[in-house]
Amino acid sequence: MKQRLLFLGPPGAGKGTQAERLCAAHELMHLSTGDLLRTEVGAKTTLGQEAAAVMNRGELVSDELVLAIVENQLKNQSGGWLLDGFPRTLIQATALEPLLEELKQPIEAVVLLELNDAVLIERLISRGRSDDNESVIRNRLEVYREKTAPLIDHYRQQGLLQTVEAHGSIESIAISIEKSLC
Ligand code: B4P
Repeated sequence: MKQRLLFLGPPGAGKGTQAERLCAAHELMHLSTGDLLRTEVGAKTTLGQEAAAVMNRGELVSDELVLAIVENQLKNQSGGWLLDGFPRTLIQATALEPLLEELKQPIEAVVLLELNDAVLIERLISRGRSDDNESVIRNRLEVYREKTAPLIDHYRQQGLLQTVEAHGSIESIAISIEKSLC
């Protein structure tokens, strides 16, 4: 199976859920920028306090801050990895490329998890995290369309994109993802 992966998709598509399973099954490092940011928020670091306000509005944390976190994690990794929720902007994607070149670790596949808005909103509302109320979710979906969705074409043009329908049981989606990576 491919070993250097990226998960793309709207908030609530199940990137985190599927990434956790896949990484445990194949011993990949799970690098979730959302989780790393929430750890900083929980620890009330300066960075966390800055990020908390932005995340609770459903906006994106600054590219500089997220890039610094990712660079630090990737430099200390020699095995396979899965980037979950990163990159989320073309600036992040463009900055990632020279870093991976320097590390001689190119991306092998990008999995796009696709799901319609009604199901996304329902899933997130029932999760109930602090950034999961309806008006914030709608803003996150808009931010996704404006800033993250352009990455779909970016990776399609590089021949890396695999699209997986993220509707159905967690197990059936996991099987579709595995198939797309063989
Ligand atoms: P993330 O932590 O990345 O979270 P997400 O996109 O909201 O959710 P995900 O798609 O991982 O869904 P999950 O598996 O949890 O981002 C949060 C915030 O962090 C962003 O808004 C932003 O502010 C900041 N951030 C993160 N990365 C950034 C970056 N690179 N740049 C700038 N800012 C950044 O699933 C959602 C729910 O659905 C769960 O409750 C799950 O149990 C459920 N679920 C999953 N699969 C299901 C299924 N098949 N059926 C039913 N329920 C399912």
